[in-house]
Amino acid sequence: MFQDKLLGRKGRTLILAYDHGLEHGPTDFNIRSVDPDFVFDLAVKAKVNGIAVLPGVAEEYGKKYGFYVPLIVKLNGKSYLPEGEPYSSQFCSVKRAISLGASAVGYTIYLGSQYEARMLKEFGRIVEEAHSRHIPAVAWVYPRGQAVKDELSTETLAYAARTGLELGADLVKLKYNNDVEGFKWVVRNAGMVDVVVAGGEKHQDYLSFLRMVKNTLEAGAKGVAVGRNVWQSENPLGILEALSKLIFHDVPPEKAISYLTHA
Ligand code: FBP
Repeated sequence: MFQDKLLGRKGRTLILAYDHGLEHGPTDFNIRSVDPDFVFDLAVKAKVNGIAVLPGVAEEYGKKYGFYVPLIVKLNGKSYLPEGEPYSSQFCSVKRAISLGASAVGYTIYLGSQYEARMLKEFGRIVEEAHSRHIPAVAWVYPRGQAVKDELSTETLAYAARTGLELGADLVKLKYNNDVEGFKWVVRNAGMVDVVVAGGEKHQDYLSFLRMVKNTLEAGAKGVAVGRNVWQSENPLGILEALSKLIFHDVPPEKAISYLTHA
């Protein structure tokens, strides 16, 4: 397993996600976060364990920042515009990602979609190639589509976690369902594969976000791969600092939040 390249102290991780320009479109961005320089600068200053971007952004900004922050190049994606069953198509190879400076590659699987088989096949090939080149493959496993009755039930998320293990992912990225006990079962299903959680929409207040992250750690997750709750924030460096204290030093959310005031 190659996930060590993306882990920090205590085997935990703080990853910044910035693939939203395609996944959600510019609606997610504000005047600062629309600029990749701004987000890369945050990643470097906060010394995150990785930044997840699509190949175009890696191509334009990787040379400037790739030396300072590990690049996780996402190999597939989709916009939010098409209706119907989700399929995230691969538009970048492992080889190209490495030539762009990738320390790891990422891929989204919509488990349960009508197009699941294509995504499982593509990811299988990606794992094979990434491992032959000694880099980790990160799976975003998001159960989605008509066949999926409840994307966030513990059983569904456990299935997503298990899929990461069965396919050879090094890290599996999941949504969190605000159920600490249930999520322990989810994490167990991933076996030796480390689980990281997405941040989701921006929380109303910092403390509720930090508490959510704390709960995921308690359930056994190794950290977060988070986007909007950082770069949509008024104080993105402060929230990264607070996350870092929480994740790597087990500082409780109520204390970690103080880092927001002097960052
Ligand atoms: P957030 O922390 O902003 O939720 O980002 C995590 C993430 O997985 C991104 O990498 C991705 O662009 C987005 O969520 C996709 O979310 P969804 O498919 O639910 O719209």
